Amino acid sequence: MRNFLKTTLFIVFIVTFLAFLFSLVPQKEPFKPITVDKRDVEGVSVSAEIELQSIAFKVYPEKRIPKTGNWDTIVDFEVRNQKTNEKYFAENTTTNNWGLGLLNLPPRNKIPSSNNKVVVKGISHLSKVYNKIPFLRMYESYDFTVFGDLLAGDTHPSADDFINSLDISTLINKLNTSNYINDLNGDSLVNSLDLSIQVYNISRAGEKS
Ligand SMILES: [Ca+2]
Ligand SMILES: [Ca+2]
Repeated sequence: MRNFLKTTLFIVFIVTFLAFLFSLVPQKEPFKPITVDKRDVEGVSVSAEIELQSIAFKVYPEKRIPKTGNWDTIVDFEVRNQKTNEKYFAENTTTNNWGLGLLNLPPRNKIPSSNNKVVVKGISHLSKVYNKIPFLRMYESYDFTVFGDLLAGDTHPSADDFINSLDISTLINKLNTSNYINDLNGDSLVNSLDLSIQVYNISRAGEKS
């Protein structure tokens, strides 16, 4: 009985001693998976600017004969800052019978996506200004015909965006010819019909003036 007690006390002593030794061993940090704070990722802004590459547009010169499919002309097309009037782009181009023009823009052009206005002036026509035109895609397309036709009559070589007696005398000098600029209605002949369109618009100025 005494031996049993001794043995039991010895075992208890050994277990306690071993437990004490274990407690002295430095414990390892529990394993932690590596996590990425979402805020770190979201804090990085990835920006890719879309560069405008082309603009397709449609404008109708007024009072053409025949009335449809006869809307070709030559236009100065400009993109400017809506407020400062800074010019970002300007090109002269020909529109087709359906009034369509296509402009290919130079690489690395500085046309911003907003705060733009477009100015269109026909070779025989007063200018029109289209405000707040956004450029958000690589290939933009605008139908400006909904804002009305280009008014005809600015035919003097000064192209001063104003219709006056100089324009009238220019057209009269081209009567009975097929001069493209003075053939306002596009029927291939400069005559009294063209003169009447011009007289109707006398003293009018373009919108950019
Ligand atoms: Ca003029
Ligand atoms: Ca004509």
